[in-house]
Amino acid sequence: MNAKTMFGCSTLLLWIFLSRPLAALAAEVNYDEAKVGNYTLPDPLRLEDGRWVTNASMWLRLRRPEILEQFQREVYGRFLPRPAEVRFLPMQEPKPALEGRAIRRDIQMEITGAFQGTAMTFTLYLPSNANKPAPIFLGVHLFDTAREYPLPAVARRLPGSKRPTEAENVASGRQVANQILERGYGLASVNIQHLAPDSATNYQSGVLRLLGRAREGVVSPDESGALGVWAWGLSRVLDYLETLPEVNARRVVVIGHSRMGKTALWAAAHDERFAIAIANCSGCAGAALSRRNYGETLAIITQAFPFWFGGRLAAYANRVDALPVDQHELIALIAPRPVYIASAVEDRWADPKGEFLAAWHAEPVYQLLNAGGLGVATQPAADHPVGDTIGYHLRSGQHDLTDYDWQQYLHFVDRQFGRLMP
Ligand code: GTR
Repeated sequence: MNAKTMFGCSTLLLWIFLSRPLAALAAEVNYDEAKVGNYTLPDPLRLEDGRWVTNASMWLRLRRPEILEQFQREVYGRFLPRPAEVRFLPMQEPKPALEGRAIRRDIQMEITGAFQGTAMTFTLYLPSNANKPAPIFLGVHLFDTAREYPLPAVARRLPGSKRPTEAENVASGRQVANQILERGYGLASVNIQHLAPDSATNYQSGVLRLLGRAREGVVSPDESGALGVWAWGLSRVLDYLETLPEVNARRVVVIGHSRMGKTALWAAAHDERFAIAIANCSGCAGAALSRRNYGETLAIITQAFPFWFGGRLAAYANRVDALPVDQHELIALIAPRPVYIASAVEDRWADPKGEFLAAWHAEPVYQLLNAGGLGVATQPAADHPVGDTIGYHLRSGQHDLTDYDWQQYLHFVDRQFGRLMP
């Protein structure tokens, strides 16, 4: 499957076509700020027993585990365990790529022991002229691993808008990859084919089956949905990166666009080894507040993509106020580590304002931990990046991961690693 169709809106359009209730829901999507409605967010600094979280220790010992448990139970499903026995096998010899700028490795992860089989494949580009262990940008389908070169800026535009030509995509992808490598970073991208295919009928055919957790029918309440399996895959790549002397595994940035932006946030929330998280146009069940009725809602997403989540989320479709968490708390789980949330003006489906507000409402946790925060209280104008340890921008244009976005991320990550990290 090609990355463009996999990430585009084609799946959603198909669902809209096939499912009348979903079509009805989609037809009622609200894009009027005046009709968003009132809502009260759960307070990340208030324990379920009503006590206020007044210091870092209470956050880390009591409140953080409480919120993490709620996200597992009610939203994404349980995080899968790290298998006891795995092997990372090179699929071919490391080889020079990108005019000698990088060394490419293709790796296959095998689970051994009681359950055996291929859990996933991934591709890693390391800068060839590095004089110290390289920090890494890691994501699911960050680029198309079937190609000879990374294509990290593949445009995934809405139907009807002007699509870049193949040549334009290649040129822009190479340019971004070169910049990333020249600044000393490596790039790694997971292929989900073995891990959990992005399909309601097939997502259990990968790691869930291998681990003996596949169930008949759709979505078990206690198992991880596909987003959680993808996030698990990112953690397993990090296990591998930790074994490479050429890599600085304490500086791995987990990044994703759209559904993989949701995945990146969940991976970083759960796995504290990720140094920085970046969610590009991640929208509903990513950075956007679920309680805002604007653009895609939980009612729509749990009907279109029930298998992305744990089985309990759909029950909140029409009573989102009963959900014990909201997405600002997902961002707060990443604290004190830096996080970047990005939106696009025309990506109203993802609710840009809801993405900004979630970043803003995560700030009290960063402040409690003495870790800075967002630094502004109103959404900035388009193309004016803001933020401190929580970065944010609203880009002009559409649902996409563009060169402009990458420029901001490189700048942010340079700054964070320069000043915060050992
Ligand atoms: C859409 C979905 C969004 C977003 C997007 C994507 O169809 O409704 O939540 O994840 O797909 O991943 O491109």
